[in-house]
Amino acid sequence: MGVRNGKVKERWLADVLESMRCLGYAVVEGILGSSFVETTKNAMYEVQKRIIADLGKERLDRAGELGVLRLMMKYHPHFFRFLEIPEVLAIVDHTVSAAAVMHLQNGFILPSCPKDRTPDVFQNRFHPDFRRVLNGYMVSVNIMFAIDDFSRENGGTLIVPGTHQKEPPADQDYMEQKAIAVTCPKGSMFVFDSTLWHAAGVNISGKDRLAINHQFTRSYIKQQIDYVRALGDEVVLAQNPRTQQLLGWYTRVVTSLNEYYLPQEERLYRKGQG
Ligand SMILES: O=C(O)CCC(=O)C(=O)O
Repeated sequence: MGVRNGKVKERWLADVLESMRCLGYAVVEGILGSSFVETTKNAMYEVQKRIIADLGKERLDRAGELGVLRLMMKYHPHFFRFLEIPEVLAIVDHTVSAAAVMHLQNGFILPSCPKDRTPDVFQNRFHPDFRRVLNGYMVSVNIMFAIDDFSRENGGTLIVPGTHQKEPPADQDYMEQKAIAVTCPKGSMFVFDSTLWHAAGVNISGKDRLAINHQFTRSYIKQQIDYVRALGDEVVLAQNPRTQQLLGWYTRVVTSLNEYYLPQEERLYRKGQG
């Protein structure tokens, strides 16, 4: 299932938005070119090494995650490029508005495990990435990129169509019966309403399965990581204004009266960020 790039160009966005409204998700193939995918793959493995060197393997293992890479931008500038992809920005603008911020950007190097030996962790239990259902008002959207082909065998994300924006949520048995695996070629973009129930699939392919997930929210929702403080002003200011916006530059919280009473154009929280 998916909205393919071969369609009349102007229709792709309308198709994605409608598919997300009705089913909770959409897949668009052919967004990343092969050299971009290759660069991403190499950069993810490099970042993984650097994070392990920084934090230690034991501490990461204790967190009970399967190959999740957080704050990749701190370790490799390539990951800023995802915030410049026109299709990403179009989805953000038409769902959570041009004032949105990036809640998270996480890499997944989902390891292959022997059959029936995959550890049971949060990632592979059904969950939504945003739990609050606010009368159908969308405050959060996810955009995931397949950096490897997604298949059932390599743990393509499991989704339960139609479980978005539901209160109370569907019951566990229903989800287990109705879940389908997202299957798509590498370079595809998998977009979903963050209230959609999903889980990482089980990877028994013998190889890692790579992906990058983004979550964007309305600007008044707290980010998972304060990207501005984590990356530092100099790094954020070296990005283009839209990337700065997405990193949270225009929605910083003041820490003193001096900052509060700055002239309008220098304020840390720009007007119209709602
Ligand atoms: O790896 C995936 O396909 C999904 C992972 C996931 O749902 C999560 O980390 O929240």
